[in-house]
Amino acid sequence: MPAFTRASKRAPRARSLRLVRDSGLGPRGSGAFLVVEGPEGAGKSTLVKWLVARLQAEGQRVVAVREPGGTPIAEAARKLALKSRHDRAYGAELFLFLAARADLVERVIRPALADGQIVIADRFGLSTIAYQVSGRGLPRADVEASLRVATGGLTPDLTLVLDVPVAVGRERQRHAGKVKDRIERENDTFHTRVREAYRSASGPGIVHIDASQPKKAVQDAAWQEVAAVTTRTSSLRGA
Ligand code: T5A
Repeated sequence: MPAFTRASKRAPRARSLRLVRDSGLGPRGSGAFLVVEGPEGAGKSTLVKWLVARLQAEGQRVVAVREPGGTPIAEAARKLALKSRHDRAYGAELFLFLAARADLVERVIRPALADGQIVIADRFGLSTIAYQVSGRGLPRADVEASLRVATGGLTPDLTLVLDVPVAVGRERQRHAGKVKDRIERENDTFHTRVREAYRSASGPGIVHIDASQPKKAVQDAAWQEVAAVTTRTSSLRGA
């Protein structure tokens, strides 16, 4: 029997095993998965750094990731999505972000959760809904279906959505000296659609925080939510 026939006979079985493992329906480990979301310059990275330090000070094991990025494949996709000067179809942009996410979920996030660690992500699936669906206008149901393929159905225990007006976020980025990437260069109409998508997000574990407040007030509001989730997951694993 030619080699390609043997391979093609085995392939469907391997694929279905993979779907079962990544379906998100089975046990995913005893860690907690926290996500910080929001429009440009809302203070996500600043809050993630603070949360990591605070959780570590409490003796927790924490892994922080930033999307897109975090694995060699995801960093390569990030470069293409945000830095490449070539025009691209919006669908191509979508799949660059999803390729990055799929690799990050499988190689970093799921193993850390399985090991009982707390994972904090700077952006996750809600970014794709806000930017690629509301910003770019791609069809929501299709994007949600491809998102499930990328994440295997993994959903955060808590998503903190930071809200700031577009002008405030831009001013913060300018003040921080950030060089604009291709999405940040989009006009205010685009970024207003993104902000509104975040503001209207709802569902299990989604909490909105007014991020135009001083950093300390944002941190206090975030900590109240994070402590509730991590206390619950710690007690579940008997820590
Ligand atoms: N994207 C991403 C998609 O289109 N689809 C997707 O699926 C995904 C995952 C990523 C880009 O990719 C797009 C969205 C983005 O355009 P990025 O370079 O990773 O881009 O940058 P951002 O995630 O946008 O992060 P930014 O650095 O622009 O903003 P942050 O992290 O929200 O803000 P931060 O923490 O860097 O703070 C900015 C400045 O504000 C100050 C900080 O000190 C800093 O100087 N600050 C505050 N100042 C006053 N009061 C507060 N409360 C403050 N909090 C922070």
